[in-house]
Amino acid sequence: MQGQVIQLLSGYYDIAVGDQVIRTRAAGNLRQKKVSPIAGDFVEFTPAPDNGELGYLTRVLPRRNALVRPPVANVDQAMVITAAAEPTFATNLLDRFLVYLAGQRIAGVITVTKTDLLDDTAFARLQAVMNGYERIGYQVHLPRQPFGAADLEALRSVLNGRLTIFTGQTGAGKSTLLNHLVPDLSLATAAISKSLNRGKHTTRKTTLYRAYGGWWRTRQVFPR
Ligand SMILES: Nc1nc2c(ncn2[C@@H]2O[C@H](COP(=O)(O)OP(=O)(O)OP(=O)(O)O)[C@@H](O)[C@H]2O)c(=O)[nH]1
Ligand SMILES: [Mg+2]
Repeated sequence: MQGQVIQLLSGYYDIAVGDQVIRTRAAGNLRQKKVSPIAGDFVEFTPAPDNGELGYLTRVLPRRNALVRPPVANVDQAMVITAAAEPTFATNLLDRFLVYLAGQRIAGVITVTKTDLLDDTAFARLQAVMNGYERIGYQVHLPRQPFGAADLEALRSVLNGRLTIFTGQTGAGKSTLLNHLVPDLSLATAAISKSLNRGKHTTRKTTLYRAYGGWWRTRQVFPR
């Protein structure tokens, strides 16, 4: 059978097949090949026999891409969470994310947060800048006020059928946006002064999460 690894847990590999998640272990010959399955891997596995033992993951299929920290393979797209203010918006920072993603063959979806902190003049200026990104083919989400119902629905529909990474500078508002997008979540959010000063991250999870027909997780690593 084939499926996608959505969680690694002390030697176990949880594999999604449709709506089901099946826990497996790595087959002995897989260990010899020195292939370490990571989250997002499409794999072949032998299902569990009827005696209560686990199934075995037997083969990792070729990866389309693979990120490190956290290790995630076959990422379809990244929501690049970009603050309109606090921290100050900068196109060169956004461009670094987009160039990095393009190099990994990951589609970038630009999502601007904290637009409530802009006056109308500053918002119009930002709109003009974002029009430029749209013209070169990027999907841009730039609501006048954050977390409107229609905007959240539009973002949810982007998740369907894909593996999405939520990325962006610390303090950009990833956890806050996700708490609105996926209401039964409760991710820790932190004031940027704290998280920037201490260099501390409030998000540390290695699992892929299911929502609105897709899988997602956050990633904070900054592209160099
Ligand atoms: N005014 C305003 N504040 C926001 C918005 N989104 C997030 N914030 C605030 O910005 C701060 C940082 O938000 P987080 O969601 O913790 O940011 P993060 O990207 O998850 O940060 P890390 O986990 O450190 O990477 C928090 O104090 C939030 O309340 C927004 O749309 N408007
Ligand atoms: Mg966070």
